[in-house]
Amino acid sequence: MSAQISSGIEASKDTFGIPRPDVDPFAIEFFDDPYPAQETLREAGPVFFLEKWNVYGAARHAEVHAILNDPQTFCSSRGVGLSDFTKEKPWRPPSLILEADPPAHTRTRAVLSKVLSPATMKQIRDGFTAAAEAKIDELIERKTFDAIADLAEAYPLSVFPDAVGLRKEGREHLLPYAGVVFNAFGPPNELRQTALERSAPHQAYVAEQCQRPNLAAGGFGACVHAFSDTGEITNEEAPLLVRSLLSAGLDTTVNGIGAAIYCLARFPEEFARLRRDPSLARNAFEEAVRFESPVQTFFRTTTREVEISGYRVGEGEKVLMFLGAANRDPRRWHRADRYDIARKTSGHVGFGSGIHMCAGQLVARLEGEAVLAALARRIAGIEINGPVKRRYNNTLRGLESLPVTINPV
Ligand code: OVV
Repeated sequence: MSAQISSGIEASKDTFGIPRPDVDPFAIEFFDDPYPAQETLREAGPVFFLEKWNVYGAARHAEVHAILNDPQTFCSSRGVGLSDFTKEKPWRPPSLILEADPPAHTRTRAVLSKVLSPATMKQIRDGFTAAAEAKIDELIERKTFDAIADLAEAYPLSVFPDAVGLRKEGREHLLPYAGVVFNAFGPPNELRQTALERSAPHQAYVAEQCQRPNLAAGGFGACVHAFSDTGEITNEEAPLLVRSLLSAGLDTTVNGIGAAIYCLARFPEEFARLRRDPSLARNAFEEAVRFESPVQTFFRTTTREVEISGYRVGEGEKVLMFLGAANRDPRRWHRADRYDIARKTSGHVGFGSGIHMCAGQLVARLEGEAVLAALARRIAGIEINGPVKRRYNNTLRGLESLPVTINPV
């Protein structure tokens, strides 16, 4: 099924008749159990209006995919959160890649694509794999641990900051900083306001670490700065592009790996399949990204009046894309609510789609594959042995705590 996006408005239904589901996708009750509300949103219509935040929304796969792939009409340069940068001052200087449109976006995207390229993955792969195996060996000794703090956070923290080339001191700011970034995409609710109030020390740390002298030779950060020598980016742009790595490169993989472990703990049959065939590790991670959608939502802003599947949307309107709902849309997925490590996951929008699709997806998949392959080869299963606690964020979906016991082979 394909979504209709067109400039012709003659035949379109008026915004007056648009569905107005009473859902707040940034409320704690939604985070605790998003699935019934996401179904309500998908069934409300191809596009709808959320009165609480005065935004349009799309929760079906066809419309989310269509919006992501029409960046001329649905722009990013006015912000990919609720706030419209033409009306409100952004909380930090806009990202040169995430919050940019072509042609400005094209140049910065090309640089980060080269920094995070298949050639770079070849260089880091063995180190990332060895670190995952060492982490799992350490946890097998402990037997009982928190799969979030001790694995989903500890593993990325053991490889990513070093890969960027960060000094050891101050790394405790990285996850709190990312938490602020992803909360700030949301509306001015308590989560966003509290995060921003406490953000100053985290912002100061990140700004300082983005400077060229603070980034070790050979790392992703130094590699970004090297592109200022070729003229592809300016000396002023380089630190802001490094900031994108620090904003988007850690908390996302923490929640992706956390999602995969949570899936494998809840679906032991799938863990057994993974054990029988560890080459499924990469797809098992990808399916966890579809199933849990660690990045739940992003906004776009309309650059013109547009018709979306029969509904007229004016210029300058925010449109909220429900990546998580699209990733479980029964119109697109067979048994959408099943975690199936052998599923054909292509077309999921957990990494987005189109020109802004995750620039770090190869790093994310490398980390996910390394952890799941190590688990598959060294343990028999994962059991949840205590209360599962959710972590609340306006954009990121994941857990605060997942107490587990692992059964050795
Ligand atoms: C995809 C993403 C999330 C958060 C921040 C950024 C990107 C950035 O470019 O700063």
